[in-house]
Amino acid sequence: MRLFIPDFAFFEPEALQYPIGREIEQRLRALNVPIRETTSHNRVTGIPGDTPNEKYKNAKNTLVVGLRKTLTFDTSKPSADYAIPISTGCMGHCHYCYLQTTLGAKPYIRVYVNMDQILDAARGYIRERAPEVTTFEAACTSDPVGIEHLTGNLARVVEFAGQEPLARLRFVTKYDGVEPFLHLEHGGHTYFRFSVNADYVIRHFEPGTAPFAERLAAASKVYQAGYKLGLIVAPLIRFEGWEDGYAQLFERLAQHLPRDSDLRFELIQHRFTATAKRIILERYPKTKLEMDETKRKYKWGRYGRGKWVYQDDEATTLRRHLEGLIHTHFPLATIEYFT
Ligand code: 0TT
Ligand code: SF4
Repeated sequence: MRLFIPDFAFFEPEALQYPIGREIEQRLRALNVPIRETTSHNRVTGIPGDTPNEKYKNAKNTLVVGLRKTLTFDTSKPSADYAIPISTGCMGHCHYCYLQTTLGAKPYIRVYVNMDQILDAARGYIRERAPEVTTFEAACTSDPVGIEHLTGNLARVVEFAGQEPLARLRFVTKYDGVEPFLHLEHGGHTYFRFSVNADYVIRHFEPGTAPFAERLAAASKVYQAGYKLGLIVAPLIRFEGWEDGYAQLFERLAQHLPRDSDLRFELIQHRFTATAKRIILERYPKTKLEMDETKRKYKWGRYGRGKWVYQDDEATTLRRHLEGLIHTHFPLATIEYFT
C-alpha cells in the first residue's frame, strides 16, 4: 500500500480554528509537507508550474484545507439520493475522469473541516424524506478513501450513517487504504464499492491509482469487516480483445471473492463530452483512449450538454457480456444499473 502524501498544502486561516483542521495540520507537518495560507479554498493561487500541464500535475498533488460553504447537496442519480460533500478532487490521473471537466480550473484536492455542519445538513435531508431511507454518495467529486489517512472525514460519515436508522452511505474507490474503516461501527449502513476494470484499462488509463490486486485485497478486507460490498465496472471500454479482457477480470474476481457473496454491481459504459475530449488530449496527448465521434451515439443530457456513448448495438453486446460474466461467477449478485 502506498498512501498519498501531497507536495504542498494550503489552509484557509479559519480552518485552524476547527479540531479537524488542526489534526490535519499536525499530520501534514509530521510528513514534512510545506504549508501555506490561502484566503479561500475556491481561489488558490501560487501552485507552481511553467506550463498549464505542469500546473495541473502540481495541483493534483496539492491539498487545500478549508470550510465547506455550500451546504445544499447535489442530487446523485443513479447511485444515490444526494452527494455528500466531504472532499473535492483526486490525486489520480485516470485519463477518462469526469473531474477534469467538472472541476474546471480547480483540480486541486479540497477537504473540509466543518464536518459538524455538513452532517447537520445531512440530517436535514434525512428528516425531509423520512420515513423513506436517504442514500448519500461520498464519491461524486473525489475519491474519499484515497485521502482518508490525512483527514479521517469519511470514517466520521460512516459512523454517522451507522447511527442514523434512515441513512445509507455509499462511496467508490480505486485505492486500498482501508485500515481506518475496518473497526468502525458502520451498522451495516455503508455500501463500500471498488472500481475495477480489465487489466488493459487499468494499465493504459488509470495512472496514479492502486493496482488491481491491491484493490481486490482491500475489498476482501472490508467484506470481512461486514460492509456491504459493491463493484463498479467503469468505464466499460470496447478495446481490442475486450471480451477476453473482461472475462479475465471476472476470473480474477472469482478467485478472491466468495461465489455466494451478495455483491452488487454497477456498470457504466465509457462516455465523453466535446469539452472532455479536448482537455484529455491536451493533458494526456499520448492516450490510447478512443474518442471517435463517428463510432459513437450522441446522448442528450441536462441543460443541452450531451455526451458520446457507444451505439445501441455495441452498448447492448457490452451489457450482455458483462451480465453473463456476473451471473456465471456470482450467481447471487445483483446488478443495480447499466448506464
Ligand atoms: O462520466 C461518469 C458518469 O458516471 C457520470 O454520468 C455519472 C456516473 N456515475 C458516477 C454513476 O453512474 N455512478 C456513480 O456511482 C458515480 C461514481 C457517482 C455519480 C456522480 C453519480 O452517481 N451521479 C452523478 O451525478 N455524479 C456526478 O456528480 C456527476 C456530476 O459531475 C456530479 C454532480 O451531480
Ligand atoms: Fe478520477 Fe476516480 Fe481516477 Fe481519481 S481515481 S482520477 S476520481 S476516476
